[in-house]
Amino acid sequence: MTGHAWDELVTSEDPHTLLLSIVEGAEPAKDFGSVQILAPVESQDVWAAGVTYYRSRSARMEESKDAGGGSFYDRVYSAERPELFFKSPARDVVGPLGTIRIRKDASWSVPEPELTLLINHRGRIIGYTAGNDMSSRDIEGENPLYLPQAKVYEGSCALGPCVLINSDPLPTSTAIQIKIHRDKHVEFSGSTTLAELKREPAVLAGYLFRENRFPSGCFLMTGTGIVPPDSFTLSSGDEVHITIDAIGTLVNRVG
Ligand code: DO4
Ligand code: MG
Repeated sequence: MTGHAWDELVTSEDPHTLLLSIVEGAEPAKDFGSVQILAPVESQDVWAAGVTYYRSRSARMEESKDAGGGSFYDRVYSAERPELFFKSPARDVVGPLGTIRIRKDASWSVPEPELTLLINHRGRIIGYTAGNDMSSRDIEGENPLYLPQAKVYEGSCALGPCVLINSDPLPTSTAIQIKIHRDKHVEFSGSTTLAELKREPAVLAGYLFRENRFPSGCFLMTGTGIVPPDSFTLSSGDEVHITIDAIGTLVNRVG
């Protein structure tokens, strides 16, 4: 968006028309080969919803049962109020082909592929992207109060490869897929669809905006419906591919 700020797009009354006016008459790009695509963020912090899929509820109950945390996940899954947590300041969001990280003091780390909402300053969903809510499951499982440490650290949040500007809800048939490549083979793959998402994206956005202000808008990850088996942990050098229909594939390497 040469000459235009990303914040301007997010806070504009009609982002779709603004984008059309920017590309109209512009020289089409001939080669993206040498261009680094940045994360689709300027001032937008990233928040996340949790335990919005049955698979996430079950995995969390299992990982935290020894610590007595199991019932919290069951209760939040069926409660009216969703779990929402702060995920990443704008400055730490990793973009396409950027390097994500696992914590050095964690022994069990997983990616979480999540449909991510772009919400404008008025609380209206204006677009969608793919997100990775990297998580340290051993830290989270030891005590639910360790959640911020399991979730918020440098290199724990990736977004991209683009934002689909669209205010309409995505079809429930929309597929979310993940492939984790290791040493030239696929170590784990999984998929789900938005039909498994228990809460409406607009309801999640509504809770986030109840008592918060986001003058430049924000992102909200909508939770994971794909959890690798307990024997799986990410390794340095793994490549995480997250694909969401109509958005594309976010690829990141684990540093
Ligand atoms: O409550 C822990 C985090 C849940 C989460 O990140 C998810 O379900 O995606
Ligand atoms: Mg998550």
